[in-house]
Amino acid sequence: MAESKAKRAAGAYDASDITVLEGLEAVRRRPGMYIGTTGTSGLHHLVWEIFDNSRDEAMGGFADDVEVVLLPNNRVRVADNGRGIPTDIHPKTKVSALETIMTTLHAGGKFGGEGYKVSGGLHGVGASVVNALSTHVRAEVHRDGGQFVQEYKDGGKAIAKTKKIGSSKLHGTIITFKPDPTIFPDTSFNWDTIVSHLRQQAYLVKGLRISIIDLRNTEKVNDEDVYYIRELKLDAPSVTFYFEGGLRSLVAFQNRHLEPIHKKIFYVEKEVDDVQVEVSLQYVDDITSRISAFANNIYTAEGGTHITGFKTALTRAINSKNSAGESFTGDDVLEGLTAVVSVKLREIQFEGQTKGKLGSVEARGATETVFGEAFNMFLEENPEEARSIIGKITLAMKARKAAKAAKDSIMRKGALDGMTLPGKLADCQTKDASESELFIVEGDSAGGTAKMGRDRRIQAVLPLRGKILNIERARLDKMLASEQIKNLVVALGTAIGDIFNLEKLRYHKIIIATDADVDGAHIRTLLLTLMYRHFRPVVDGGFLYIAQPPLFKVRKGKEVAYAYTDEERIKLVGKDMPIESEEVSEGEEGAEEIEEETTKAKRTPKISVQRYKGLGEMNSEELWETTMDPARRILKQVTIEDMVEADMVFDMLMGTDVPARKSFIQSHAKEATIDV
Ligand code: 0RA
Repeated sequence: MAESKAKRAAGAYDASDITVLEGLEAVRRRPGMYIGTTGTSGLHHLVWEIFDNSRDEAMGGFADDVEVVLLPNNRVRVADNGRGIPTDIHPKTKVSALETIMTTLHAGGKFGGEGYKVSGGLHGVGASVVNALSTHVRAEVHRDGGQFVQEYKDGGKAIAKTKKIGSSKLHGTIITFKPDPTIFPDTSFNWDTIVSHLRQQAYLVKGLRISIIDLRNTEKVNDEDVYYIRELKLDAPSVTFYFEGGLRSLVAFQNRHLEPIHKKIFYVEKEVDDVQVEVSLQYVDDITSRISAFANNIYTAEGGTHITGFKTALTRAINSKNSAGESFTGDDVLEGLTAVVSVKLREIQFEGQTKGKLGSVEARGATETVFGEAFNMFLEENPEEARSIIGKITLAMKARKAAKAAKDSIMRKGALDGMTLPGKLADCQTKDASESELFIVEGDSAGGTAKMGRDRRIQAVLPLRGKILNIERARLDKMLASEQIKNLVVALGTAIGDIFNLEKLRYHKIIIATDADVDGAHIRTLLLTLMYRHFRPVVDGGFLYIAQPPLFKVRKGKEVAYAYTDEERIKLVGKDMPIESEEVSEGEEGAEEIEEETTKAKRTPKISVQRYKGLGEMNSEELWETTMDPARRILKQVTIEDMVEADMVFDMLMGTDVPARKSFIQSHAKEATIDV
């Protein structure tokens, strides 16, 4: 198992060459090269880098308990019970191995021999990078009976030599760091981001306990007094993940609100040709397929060789059990499939637009062999499961044929052909898609306001009424029968299904503008699901956006300001200012202005705060100023960052588990967007 772990991805440079030469200054000069960005994603990369080292100790069988703590002042602390970073003095450099690891790029492999291999990552360049980008780092090591400490400041400068400060019966490493605010514009960590990333990691390393504690609002934390912070027994938010079943637990988790069509979850873990392959799957009673793939514990959003091998073996295995004459297609066997594929390789190659695709060719054959053999055996040994699976896929095949026939007939009747733009659509004047924008708004009233407020040269408006169809469970033929969806598809211009053509997209910005309430959140999610399932290239191409209308209008005398969050409102007027439910009437407003001008009194101007519940509450001018004007509005581009998470949200919202869906919508209704 230890050998099968891969070295880090080579990335833009060769890891072994540069080792001791490059200083941390290079990292500070070009942080993007090492962590991608200095935005939120890069900031969180620091946590992943430190965590990955501990996780790799766990994967080598040397640790099973990692604790990640968010401390006050944006500090983070990661503790593990691994072997501890070696602290002996290196004969050449005359400094401790610990110091070398913390202050030299790519020092990892040089010190641990076989044991210290780091998983491949786009930016997986280790603790020294975190050190370079922090104002303060403290490394504490327990090993060989001792407790050792070294601290660094200002981007990795050692404050003193590695010191033994006591004896210890424990073994492991504790790294505490504080990101440098001159590098990261925002150094505040996001609890949900950290929790969901580490949850995923816990699934990928079975038997590893990962706890996360949020002490950011705790006053007194003596984080140097204990090994694990949990020993302080502080009253603070925390979660612990531990999955004995690994990927099998992940499949069970993803299917928890769905209806499995066979009880036993398939699972295999085996190494061939230096590639370690782990696959788990279970079919459920619906039509979408949710396959997630990882390479060296990194989520590969765009799939790659491992997925190709998996699909080939799956189609072949199922067809070999298929007695029903006609063979199933690759798409048939994917319907209703929840699967997780995870491979680990020594040398790893990523490709694709966002480097989210595994390119290593050996992963294909290894996955095909390991999964194919095991899945054949599974079908052989579990005839009941095999029967259910084949039955379900036979249905999928029949449904595919029926849907095709229905679609062909719809096409012939010209449902999408002919391109009669829907009457509801207020189109823009320009025919140049690259400058055209489509606002999808909720209801005719908001639609009317948006039509009046827009720049009609480049902005089109399509009002959607009521709840659009629940597409998770609906087939293409049924969907096209819905007037709402038909309007949208015709407006987009791309058609749908087999004849989808991105080049025909009529607007390069498709902007979902729904209300900031529960219904709005629901409609937005329905639209996102539709786009996600049937217009993926539109999402991948970066053409889909979510409008961010303000939540409040604040008047201070004659001045008007808009607040897009509660925090902004409080910043503008303070916490205690009451929120008016009714709009101040035009008459009152006018009267007040005159009064102020004539008296010229120095008294504080009248302040009022109005809450916008929907776009319909704004007049056309307000809507233009705050939400539509390209110069002033805020748009959130929809990206597919975390498919596993996104899939969960969709399943939660669209699946059959109504109570879960309801409570999810209610608890998330206030969020500006649902991240997909
Ligand atoms: C180098 C060599 C060895 C372990 C480690 C580094 C190590 C690094 C980190 C970072 C966080 N936790 C860690 N745990 C271990 C192996 C030393 C040996 O052979 O005992």
